[in-house]
Amino acid sequence: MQTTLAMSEKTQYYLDLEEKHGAHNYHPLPVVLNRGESVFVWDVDGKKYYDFLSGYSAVNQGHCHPKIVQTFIEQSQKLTLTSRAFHNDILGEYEKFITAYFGYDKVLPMNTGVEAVETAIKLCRKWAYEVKGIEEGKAVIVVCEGNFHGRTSTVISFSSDPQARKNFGPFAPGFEIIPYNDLTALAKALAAKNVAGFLVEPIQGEAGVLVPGEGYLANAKKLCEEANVLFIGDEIQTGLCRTGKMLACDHENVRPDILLLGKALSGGMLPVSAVLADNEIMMTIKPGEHGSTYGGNPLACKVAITALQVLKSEGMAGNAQVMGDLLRKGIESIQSPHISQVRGKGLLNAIIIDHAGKDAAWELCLQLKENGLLAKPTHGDKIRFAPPLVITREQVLDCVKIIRKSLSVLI
Ligand code: IF1
Repeated sequence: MQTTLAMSEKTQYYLDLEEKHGAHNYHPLPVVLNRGESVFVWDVDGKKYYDFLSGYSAVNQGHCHPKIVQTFIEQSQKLTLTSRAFHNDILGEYEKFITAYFGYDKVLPMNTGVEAVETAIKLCRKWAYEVKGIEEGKAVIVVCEGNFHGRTSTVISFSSDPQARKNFGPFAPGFEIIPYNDLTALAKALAAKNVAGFLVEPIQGEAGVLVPGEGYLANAKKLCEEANVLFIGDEIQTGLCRTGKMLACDHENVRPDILLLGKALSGGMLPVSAVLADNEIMMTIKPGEHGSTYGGNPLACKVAITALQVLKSEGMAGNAQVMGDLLRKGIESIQSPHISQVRGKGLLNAIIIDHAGKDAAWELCLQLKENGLLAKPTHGDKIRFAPPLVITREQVLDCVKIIRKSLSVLI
């Protein structure tokens, strides 16, 4: 099973630049892109691909969505950053818009997803000491095995992935790891003293699109309520219509006490994240206790409003639901002996590769690339299939054909 692929001189030129001048903190597929539109991206040789990663769900609205681009252009020529030392005429409008959109009292605007997670940790602890009455410095936040919440030193402190932690210690205390999708383990953990919060992904993305059992989220939320523990929903990857509902928690009518958003909140234009909560939690943070230079900047806020508007106006949740079902059925109909499982919800999906070859998933991704579809393995044997939510029925069926054809590389 050898895929020896010719590489254009142009592609090699860009790969060499990154090899020489950039940190080697990623191992990307050998493709160099220079254009994106809707579900498509093009490489420097003009070859067109379906994007089945969507910037890890940051491009739910499709690449360079015209309405979001238009907002970006207009605001970028007016006012992009004031810092929070001064007010501006965009932030308040955005705060009113997004809190009404998701039904929370307040929002704390940040930039990257992990900053939203870090903000939630600070908010949860502050609430624990000043509202719940836990002894200062003793708060514990429960997290799940297989979690991915970002890559800062605090957040990797509670990762269960050795690769995320090796030689990055010492680690932050105050976290307990329990098995995912295990309500007995959660109930036991919540019975302990000093538990302030439960931080959870409604579907574990990086772990390979692990969908918990029916009722897990609803029962977890109920256990948190009974224990007076905050349910912190990390919807940075699963939110914003990706799983067929506006939020993955909506599948079980769960309302997180703290809701985390990021990625597609800007439609892939720039880093925008948000932490939403009601006053009892949000008002524990006082002026000067938290923030960031770009958090809530006018450009990000304007772009986020449009990014949220098009999710609804273009019915992206409904499309994700229907196209996700079509995609999973299509892949299952291939009946490949090398696909042991197809799983996901909406357009957040993954296949599990069953093949003796060590790099079978990688080889398949190389072949998919040759055939015009870009996807990347996660944790070795899983390949995430997550196209933009604007994908059409014809495009899904075309992609199933490409997947079927590419599987032949796994003889
Ligand atoms: C990379 C993974 C996905 C996230 C959830 C918080 C964050 C993420 C549920 C932090 C970010 C990104 C990070 C990116 C690849 C991608 C990823 F493979 F790393 F795990 F999507 F599954 N919560 N996920 O998924 O958001 O700070 O990155 O904005 O680091 O390679 P961020």
